[in-house]
Amino acid sequence: MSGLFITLEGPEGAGKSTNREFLAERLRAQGIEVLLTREPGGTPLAERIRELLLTPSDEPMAADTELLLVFAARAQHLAQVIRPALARGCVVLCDRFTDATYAYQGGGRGLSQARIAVLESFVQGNLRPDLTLVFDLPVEIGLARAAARGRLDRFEQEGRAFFEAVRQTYLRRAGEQPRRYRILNAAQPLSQVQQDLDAMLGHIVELCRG
Ligand code: T5A
Repeated sequence: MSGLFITLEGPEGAGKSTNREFLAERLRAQGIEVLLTREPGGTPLAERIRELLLTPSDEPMAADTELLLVFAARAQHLAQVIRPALARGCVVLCDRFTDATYAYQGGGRGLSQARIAVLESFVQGNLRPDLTLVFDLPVEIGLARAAARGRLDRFEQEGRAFFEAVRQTYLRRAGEQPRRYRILNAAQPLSQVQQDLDAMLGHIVELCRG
């Protein structure tokens, strides 16, 4: 594979979608071919699985069901979109990927990291993101931003302890592999977050150009 795989991660309302567009524009301005996508989702079938995952329902979803649905969507996304784009030499900018599984199903739901790692290898083989930007912010700020948008999805209805565990899992993983992760302070005003992203642009463009 000759492309570059960049993922954007962080708790609810961290600004990943907003900044994904910003980063894509910056890279395109440098003549770099960028594919924007997201998880769960990214293909019609995977988007249907996303609906199952995000829509609140009277029947509680078992944590293992949630985990398997997340990886089922990912297998489809990898096969249809991510692997072909990387093979074409694209930069893939993906809003959430397997770090979210470690954070939400691992940290939040309490599933074992080892079990997630088994599925990660099964579905992805050796494929891992080349760079992961973690948009970090206190839980209450992120939840307030999500709430301001209106109806809450199935995850957003979780309590504060769930999201605190999500946040701490991201930070722990970033601390364990500092070469792959960059942490941004997403509690700052958007203009400042984007200045911080601009400051990283040189490094990102260098990675893109190999
Ligand atoms: N999930 C996902 C799992 O459980 N396991 C997995 O493996 C995967 C892949 C996805 C859900 O699925 C779960 C995690 C999630 O709960 P989603 O709707 O995609 O659902 O959830 P999020 O990715 O959290 O999407 P959000 O839209 O909530 O957050 P974003 O994308 O981080 O934030 P964004 O850019 O939409 O911004 C939110 C609001 O804040 C404002 C924006 O204008 C917007 O209104 N904003 C700021 N305001 C002030 N200052 C800033 N710096 C701001 N940045 C953004």
